[in-house]
Amino acid sequence: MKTERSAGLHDQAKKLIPGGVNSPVRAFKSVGGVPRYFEKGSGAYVWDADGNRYIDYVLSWGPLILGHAHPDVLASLNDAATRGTSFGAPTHLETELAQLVVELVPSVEMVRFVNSGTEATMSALRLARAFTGRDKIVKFAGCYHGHADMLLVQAGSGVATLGLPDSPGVPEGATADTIVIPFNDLEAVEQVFAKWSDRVAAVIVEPIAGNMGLVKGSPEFLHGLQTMCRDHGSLFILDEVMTGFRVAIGGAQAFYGLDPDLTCLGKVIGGGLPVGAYAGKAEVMQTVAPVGPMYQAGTLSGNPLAMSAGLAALRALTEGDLFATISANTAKLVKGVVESGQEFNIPLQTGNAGTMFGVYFLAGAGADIVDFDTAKRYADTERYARYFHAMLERGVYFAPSQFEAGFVSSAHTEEDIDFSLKAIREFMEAERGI
Ligand code: KE4
Repeated sequence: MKTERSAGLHDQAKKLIPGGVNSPVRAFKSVGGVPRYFEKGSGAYVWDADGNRYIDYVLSWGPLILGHAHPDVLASLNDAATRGTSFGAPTHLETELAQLVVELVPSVEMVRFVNSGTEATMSALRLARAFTGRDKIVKFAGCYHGHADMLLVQAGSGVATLGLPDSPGVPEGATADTIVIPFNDLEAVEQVFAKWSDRVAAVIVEPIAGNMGLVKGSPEFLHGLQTMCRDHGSLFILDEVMTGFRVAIGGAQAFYGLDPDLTCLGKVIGGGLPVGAYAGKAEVMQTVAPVGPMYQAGTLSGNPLAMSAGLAALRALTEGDLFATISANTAKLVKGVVESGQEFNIPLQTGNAGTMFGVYFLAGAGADIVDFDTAKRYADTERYARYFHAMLERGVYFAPSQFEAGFVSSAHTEEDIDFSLKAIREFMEAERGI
């Protein structure tokens, strides 16, 4: 496969942009090889600078649930752009998208738009601290909520101990109130509340983790979390930046029947443009300036381009049985992966929920990945890297890291799924016995 132009573009980019990329995962560090520089996307496909076409299962890390350059999204963008790209003043478009989010996401009564998932979670946690008057926040190892200082934190020495910075440049003070515990571990949550009870402002969780590979929160864990937050006057925050409108139209909270105080959204609601949102119960959201005292702002928050693209995407997504079709294709893909793994005795753990999925190659049979520790212990990242490149060579683009999730769009046809499964089966056959 020719990659000269991507390689040349990467050499050029590295001189001007750290690692040649504007987000680390794009540099292919964990899988090796030449990062692909894309030049065009249409439907389920992307083309790189060397003219290679790929079936895209990254979809810009989730946003493009209708595929690339969907006509409805383009039409709405063109229409909005001709009337100006940003006003720094309210428009009816923000109200329309907020109304749609309130209608679709069960727990949400009010919405504030921002420009990224990071901003959404950072603001939601500030809001929880403002609303409760408490400082401690609880997150789970392996869950990623963006790169705000207080969230770049690794677990403390013991369960329920305070977190330690997980990146240079993050001062100890920034993570001193962040507690990191194992995902899917309700006992650890009980220990946190036993120790910090009325000092916990909020617990934030990815209901289905998509940033350690795909690991589902168990219903007992998630409902137990919600109950303990209620019992201790802490806010229950679902980070649905990835799962929102992907696991179900109403997000993971609809899938599990949860009722969080706040929900963080992003990706799909921007239709491919930069959007994030934090949303939830009106009683809590009223704390946000200018109504309440908690400050948060943004020059381009709610801009007409992003609002138009998000509206077009969500309206198209909720038409007919489109969502069910994407989910069925996702399940078909995962079923085929499982069957190939069984046929050639390749140990795997897979997961799918709605229109997102995950595939772990396991270092041995019998492993069960339920949290970040087991993911790091059991995942065979070398085989995943071979898989990634074998697929790339065959024109199928999966996430360039074992610890990410995959996504399907309404543009992926059954033929695309079958083509992908044929490539996957060829890889599994070649890996037999390695
Ligand atoms: P952004 O700031 O990247 O828009 O969103 C941060 C974020 C928050 N919460 C969840 C659950 C997320 O998955 C993300 C971002 N997801 C990654 C994918 N692992 C974005 C890809 C990247 O960082 O380049």
